[in-house]
Amino acid sequence: MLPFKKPIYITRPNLPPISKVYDKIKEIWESKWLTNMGAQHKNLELKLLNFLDVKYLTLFCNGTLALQLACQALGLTGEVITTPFTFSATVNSLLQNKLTPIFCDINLYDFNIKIDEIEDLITSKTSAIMPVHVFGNPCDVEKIEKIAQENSLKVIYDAAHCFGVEYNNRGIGNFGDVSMFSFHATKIFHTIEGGALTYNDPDLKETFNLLKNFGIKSEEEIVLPGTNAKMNELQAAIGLLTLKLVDNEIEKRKRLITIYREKLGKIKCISYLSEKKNVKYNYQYFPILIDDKCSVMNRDKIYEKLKDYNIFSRKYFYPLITDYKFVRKETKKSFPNAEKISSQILCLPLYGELSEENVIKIAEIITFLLKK
Ligand code: T4K
Repeated sequence: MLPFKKPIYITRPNLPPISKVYDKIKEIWESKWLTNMGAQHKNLELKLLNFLDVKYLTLFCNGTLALQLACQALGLTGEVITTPFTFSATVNSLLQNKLTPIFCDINLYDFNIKIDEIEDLITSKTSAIMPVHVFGNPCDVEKIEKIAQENSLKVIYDAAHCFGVEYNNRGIGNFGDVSMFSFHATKIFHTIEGGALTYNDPDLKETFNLLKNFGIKSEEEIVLPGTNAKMNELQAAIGLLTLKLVDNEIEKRKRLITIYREKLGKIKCISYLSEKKNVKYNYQYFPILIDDKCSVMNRDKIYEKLKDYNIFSRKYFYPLITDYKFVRKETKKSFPNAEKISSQILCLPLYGELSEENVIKIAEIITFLLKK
């Protein structure tokens, strides 16, 4: 089989027509209002409240700073229970706040935090749980809420992968005290870089606005030591344009995943996340598991070999966060499920612009490699 002529990456940004971007830039130039919560910013906040079906929403310049400021706003202290199977931003947001991450293993069936083990990890120092809806697959939000209520803990969801995901017909951003969405260029909805927090407590609105804007309350009043985490007008304008493309992007990705599943479904070594019935998915990623026991070609070999065909898959999330030196392991605990998933996971190329023919070819190459 011949390699692809051009590289096939795990994703490509969902881009509006350049003519529409020019129009937006012209509008912004004419207004001479470039940042500090201008018209584009206000408009995007309103549009997203509606699209995500949430009560309150605040925009930020990226998801990581949003998460970091959420911890600050909720006044978290001591220990926070989280997952080792995530992007470093989850844990970095805790460490930046001088909080101690306490790691909890994950489920084999959805790669999310293992609820049954959370309670064993709660101590007098625990102030919150920070679960991640990994790959846009919702955690068991009801059980997490129950544990949090019984133990007076806050819940901040890392919903970076979850734009447009619904659980029981409700936007996923309605659960917990706060949820963070990432609007990075690699996400189905993006503002190039960007993010948002969603929440139900109206009092948080002012705190988030202060935290992201130096703590400025008025021209002569700074009320807390905030930072600069504002989304600028160009970012917001790109968001307004990209938002119009999201539904179509989700539909296309769903179709491509159906093809991947049809083509790879018969291979014994490969398994997938199964879909939950009460969830509307966004198909942000297409992760597969490659069982290293049924072929000489394990995940790492497939990942390397795919590069020879100009296919650039990604091992999200390998290594585990707990394997990085800078992450302090509070206990010598091991995470057997997370270790297993992390050693077998491979996220395959998935984006609306990817053609069905190319998905078929990628699946055929993987099939060929696994039969070696
Ligand atoms: N929590 C979780 C669970 C997250 O996954 C993330 C971010 C965050 C929090 C933090 O949210 P942000 O602060 O980012 O808003 C990428 C993204 O940069 C990152 O946002 C994302 N998660 C993570 C899972 O993936 P990298 O280092 O893998 O990205 P990179 O630059 O290797 O890009 C991947 C591929 O995408 C490239 O091979 C090609 C394509 N690409 C990328 C960019 C940036 C393009 O075609 N064009 C582009 O402009 O982290």
